[in-house]
Amino acid sequence: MIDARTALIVVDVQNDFCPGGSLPVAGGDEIVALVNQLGRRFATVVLTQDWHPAGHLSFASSHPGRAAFEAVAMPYGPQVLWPDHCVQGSGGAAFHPGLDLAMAQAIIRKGCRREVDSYSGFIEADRATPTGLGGHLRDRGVGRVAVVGLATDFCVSWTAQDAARLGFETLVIEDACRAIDLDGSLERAWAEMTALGVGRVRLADLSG
Ligand code: VGL
Ligand code: ZN
Repeated sequence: MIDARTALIVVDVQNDFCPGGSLPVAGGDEIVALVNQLGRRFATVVLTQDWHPAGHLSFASSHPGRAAFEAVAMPYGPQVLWPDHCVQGSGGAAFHPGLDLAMAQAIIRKGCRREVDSYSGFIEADRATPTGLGGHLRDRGVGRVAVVGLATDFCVSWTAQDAARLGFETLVIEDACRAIDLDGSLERAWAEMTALGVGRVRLADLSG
């Protein structure tokens, strides 16, 4: 399964998504050692980094009277409001200190524009603005991607779905991910990923 044309995409393994962070994902830090081991098996490794300016419109604090985890309508569709997180240059936006950054050839930052969120590592929430990740992978001859990281039901799912839509054979390694699970979002995410042909695998299933 892991050959020279397969890339590992490590999604948002950042302090704010780990216990102690501002938008903690339960067990988020538990995947770090697994991701490091996995990274050594791939010729191409890309990290994504959620990277919001202060006052980002995905923050509840930018919408007076609204609370975190409510949804609001944005020009591009419904947007869940989050606690402030992954503010550019902050400690919360930094990668988990245990994550081995040396394995990655590229870091793709996303959600950098105040008005537009980006759960996906490939295309922003306006569904029109590519981050460049697709071209990066294509230029390197990648045909298959394995996606891991945080959170399964948001950034991992959107990244995996876009990878599949862009024509990459796509796997999500579920035990190297952790979920937020907001109102059934995890079950919905797996249904959407499965419908697009994304493979759901476990670390122990991977050969190569
Ligand atoms: C994420 C919510 C907001 C994620 C990022 O990485 O899954 N979730 N921003
Ligand atoms: Zn975010």
